[in-house]
Amino acid sequence: MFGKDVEIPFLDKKIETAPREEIERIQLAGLKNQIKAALRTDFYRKKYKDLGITEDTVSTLDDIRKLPFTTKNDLRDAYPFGLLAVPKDDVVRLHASSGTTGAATVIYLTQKDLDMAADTMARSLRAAGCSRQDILQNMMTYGLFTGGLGLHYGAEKLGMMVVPTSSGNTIRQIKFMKDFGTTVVHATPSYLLHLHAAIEESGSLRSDFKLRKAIAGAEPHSEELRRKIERTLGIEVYNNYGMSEMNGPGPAIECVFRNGMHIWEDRYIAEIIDPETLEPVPEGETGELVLTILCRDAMPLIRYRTRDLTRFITEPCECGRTHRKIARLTGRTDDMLIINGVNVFPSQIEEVLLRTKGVGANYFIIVDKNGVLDKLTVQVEITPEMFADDSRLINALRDRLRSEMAALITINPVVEIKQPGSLPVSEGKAKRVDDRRPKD
Ligand code: DLL
Repeated sequence: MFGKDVEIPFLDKKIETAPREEIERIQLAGLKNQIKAALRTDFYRKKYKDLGITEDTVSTLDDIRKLPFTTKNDLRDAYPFGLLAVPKDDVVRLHASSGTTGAATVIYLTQKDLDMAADTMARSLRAAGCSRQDILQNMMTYGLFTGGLGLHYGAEKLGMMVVPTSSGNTIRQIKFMKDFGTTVVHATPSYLLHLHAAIEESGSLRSDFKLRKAIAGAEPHSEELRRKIERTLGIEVYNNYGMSEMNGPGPAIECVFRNGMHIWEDRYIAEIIDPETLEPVPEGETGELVLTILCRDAMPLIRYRTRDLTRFITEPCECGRTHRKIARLTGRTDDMLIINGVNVFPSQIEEVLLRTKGVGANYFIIVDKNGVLDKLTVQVEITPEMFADDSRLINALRDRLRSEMAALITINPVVEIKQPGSLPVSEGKAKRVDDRRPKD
């Protein structure tokens, strides 16, 4: 498609194709800066002081290994302001990871940070071949989740016309796509499948649409699923990786060759480690991605364990970018589930069950498909006393569990009440989750 004579889209060709030495020079300076910022936060000051870490601890990039990792639990412990490196007055926005409440993982941004995040996202969209001629319909949720606003500002920065429909209301999504001539959509891969089914059902023709691309991310998907979406919708689908802790979407995306995602290494340091030994894996082998953000003043995160499994693609990319690529993600090193794009920890479900009277000893979580979308079912054993009670009370318990879980995890589960002792009891480590979703 992109032969030698066809122009490859860049936002800032100089930095995107900079020699490795230059990228590494920027990274080292950025890392030192981030250590300085970290020492302004309560959380890192304490941690680094105990270890005697200062900016002088790193004189080469390899010295990053002298710094401790940061984890999601650290973010929770530092809630709400323990990781803030600037005065509160300088913060203009916060985002939080979907699916976590209470001690949520929150990130803070100054205006400069937001500008940087938008610039990174604009670079990503341009790398995926988007331009100011495009009309982008953003079908991801606006709010604390970064898929809405995070992508929105990048698309505007690139000069795209943005239709901020947010998630849901598929009939209206389809109408707007037709009426405005949407050329690019941003959605989770599962929503793209749903969208296709709804388009078929509406009797619309492909010629009713001007759609040419989808930016897809926020949840795992296979190469087969990508091809299926491309085939059915007749478009190109670009894998887009990010997480709220790293400013949301933007850190890594596929270029027009769609073969691995470039990580913007002037703004992030990426390492891939063995999650057991915590040592780097040989280049090209799969391990856990660890990211350090270099482009944020308000909230440094150094050596953040993403829990996502991937590998570096060692072959250079035909596009000429020197920023390394990571392969499609293959899983996580923790038990986080991603259900229709929303992050859910089984412990959140357990939290609701444990605090509810009448709930028994055992529960089981099933994730499967309802059509193309994900479905979460929570099977709950109740106590013998509750079981002997009036069915109205049992129904009320079911409704209460459903609404409390929905409030906590932001998606609606199906709650199935089970007789005491009816759920399988596993020997050894309890297996409480059955993810039945096909892997492609
Ligand atoms: O999902 C940010 C985002 C929004 C990325 C829109 C891309 C597009 P969180 O809710 O914090 O943030 O969830 C982050 O989602 O650690 C991965 O496990 C997973 N994830 C994100 N993108 C991909 C992807 C956003 N392209 C978590 N492939 C991450 C596989 C992904 N998993």
